[in-house]
Amino acid sequence: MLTVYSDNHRLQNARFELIDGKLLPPFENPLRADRVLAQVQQVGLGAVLPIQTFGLDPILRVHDPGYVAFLQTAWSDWVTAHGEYDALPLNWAVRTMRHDRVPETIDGRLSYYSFDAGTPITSGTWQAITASANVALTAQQQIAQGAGSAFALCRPPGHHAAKDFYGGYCFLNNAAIAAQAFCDAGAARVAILDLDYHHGNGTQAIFYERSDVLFVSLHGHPSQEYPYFLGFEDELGQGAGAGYNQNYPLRWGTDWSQYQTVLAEALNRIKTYSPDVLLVSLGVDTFEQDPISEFKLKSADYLKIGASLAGLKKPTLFVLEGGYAIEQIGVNVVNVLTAFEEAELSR
Ligand code: SP5
Ligand code: ZN
Repeated sequence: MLTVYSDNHRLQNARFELIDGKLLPPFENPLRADRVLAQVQQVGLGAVLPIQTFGLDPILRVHDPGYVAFLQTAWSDWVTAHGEYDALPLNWAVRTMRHDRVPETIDGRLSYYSFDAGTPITSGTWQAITASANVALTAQQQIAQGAGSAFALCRPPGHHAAKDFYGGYCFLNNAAIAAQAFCDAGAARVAILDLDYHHGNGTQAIFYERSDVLFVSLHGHPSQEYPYFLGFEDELGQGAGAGYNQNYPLRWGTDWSQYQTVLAEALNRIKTYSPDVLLVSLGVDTFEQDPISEFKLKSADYLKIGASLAGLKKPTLFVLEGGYAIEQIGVNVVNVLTAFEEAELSR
C-alpha cells in the first residue's frame, strides 16, 4: 500500500494545549506522524510519495470562503493583536446569542470560527493544514487513477472541522475534502467509515443532507465524551441525506468483544450502500493506553479491523485522524493497513 506524507506537518507545533483544566504539552504533536511514518518504513508497507499541490479549489468545495480566508491570516492577525503566543478563542455564541454577524477583530473571528479552546493556531498552522489536505488529495488521486488502496498520513487531523469552524485539533477536513474530490471525479457513492474514538462531527455535518456520501461512525458516546453535542444514534441524515448517516455511540470501557459486533453492523450498512469507494477516517485513539480516551482496544485488535475492512472489497483510502499513545501509534495504525493488505492479497 502506498503512503502519502509531507514534512510540513511539523509546522503545527504548539507550545501548549488547553485540556482538562491544564495547559499541557500538546497531545497532538509532530511525534505522532514521525512514529507512524517510521512504522510504515519499518514494515515496508510500500512507497512513500510526496504531496502534489492542488490549490484552494478542492478545499473550497467543502469549506466556506470566509472561513478559509480567516485561517489564512489568523496567525498574523493574532500576532499583531497579542504577540507571538499561540492563538486561542475564549468565548462562543451559544443558544440565545447571534450567529449571523462575523466580528471584525481577530479575537471575535477566532470565536466565530471555532468550537473549542483546545486547538491552538500557531505560526505554521496554515502551511501544515494545507499540506495535510494535499496529503489526502494526493492519495485520493492515486486511487482515482487505479490504486486499490492508499494511506494519507495526515497531520493535523480533520474530522472535527466543519464547513466553517475548527476544533478538536482539526482545521481543514481532510477526509471530507478527499471524499468530495471522489464525487467531483465521477464517483456516484462514497462511504466514509469514521473509526476515530471521537465522533466526526465535522464530516457528519458536511454531508448530512447528501445521499452521495454515506457517513458511518463508531465513537465514544456523546453523553460521556467530546464533542458532546453530536454523534447520537438518532442522527440519520436530513432531506436528500435522510438515511445516509449512521452513528454507533459506545460507552466508556468498550473493548474488542463489544466493538467487533458493532463494527460488523457498520460494515453491513456500508455493504448495503454499495459504494464506489471507501474512505476510512482512521483514528487509533480507541487504544487501551490512549491518554485522552476510554476505549480498551489492544494493538492486535487493529489487525482484526484491517482484515474486516478488506472484506468490503472496495478501493479504500485511509486518512489518519487521532491517536495519542505515542509509543504505540505507529504499530496500531500500520496494523490496520498491513492486515488490510494481507487480506486483499490472500483473496
Ligand atoms: C482528532 C481528535 O482525536 N481530536 C480529539 C480532540 C479531543 N479534545 C478534547 C479532549 C478532552 C479530553 N478529556 C479527557 C477526560 C478523561 N477521559
Ligand atoms: Zn479522536
